[in-house]
Amino acid sequence: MASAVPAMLAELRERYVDQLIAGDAADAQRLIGEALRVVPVATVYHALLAESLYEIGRRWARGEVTVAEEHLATGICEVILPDLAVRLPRSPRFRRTVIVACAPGELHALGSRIVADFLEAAGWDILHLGALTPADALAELVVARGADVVAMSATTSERLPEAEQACARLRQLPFSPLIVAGGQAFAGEREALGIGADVFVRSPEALCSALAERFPVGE
Ligand code: B12
Repeated sequence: MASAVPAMLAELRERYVDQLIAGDAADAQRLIGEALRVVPVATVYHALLAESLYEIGRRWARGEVTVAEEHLATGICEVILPDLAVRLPRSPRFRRTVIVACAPGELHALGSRIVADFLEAAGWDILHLGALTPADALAELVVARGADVVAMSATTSERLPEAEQACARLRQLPFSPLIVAGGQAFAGEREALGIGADVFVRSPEALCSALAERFPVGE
């Protein structure tokens, strides 16, 4: 039975990619519902939704998918994300704040939305700023809301110099937040620490674990 799951997921992913490119939002939502009946919600996020967008990116790079089709696909995934978020296992709130932001100049925002949704379910208060977050605005919000953590997302390596400037701006604050970097722009920890982040993790789950260690409940 367990060995049937990868094959089933591959088949669902193929259909989902086709639906995203065709712009079939209702069919795509039905397919996600089908997947949720057989695999955990985290698998739907990673093995279905994210992997399908990676596949669309590869096809776009090969000239098999147009920019308009890529936009259609992103739009449908944006609609589906709230349906997934409400299904994440939830922990009680503990009144600590994470700001989730894309690096300045970074337009890829779906990954940061997913990170925000996982953290919210894990009990964090979330301020999700999304794409193109200017460094000064980010720093101002950290101070105004007393944020404990900034989770910064970068997808393309072109954005790393701006991400570095944003980290430097946060370091000038009297109480610098913990800065966690993640996203496809970082090949590994070296790049992330190199731009001035304190911590690098790849996945939303790893981020929740890393923060749970650093901010134990009740302290
Ligand atoms: C949709 C899309 C767009 C949309 C984005 C819309 C939106 N609202 O987000 C638009 C059309 C704007 C776009 C623009 C561009 N794009 Co684009 N895009 C994509 C595509 C197809 C999907 C992105 C996505 O949502 N992925 C799914 C999410 C869920 O995955 P994720 O971001 O990796 O996030 C996961 C993890 O990385 C992690 N994570 C992410 N952030 C963080 C942060 C922390 C703290 C942590 C812990 C974890 C974490 O958690 C997430 C969930 O697991 C990708 C393909 C790809 N490989 O992703 C190309 C892709 C990223 N784009 C690419 C390019 C080239 C561009 C453009 C430069 C094109 C152009 N010439 O204009 C511009 C750049 C714009 C800019 N300034 O940023 C290339 C990048 C190549 C490279 N390595 O540099 C890709 C890889 C396509 C390709 N195969 O060539 N794009």
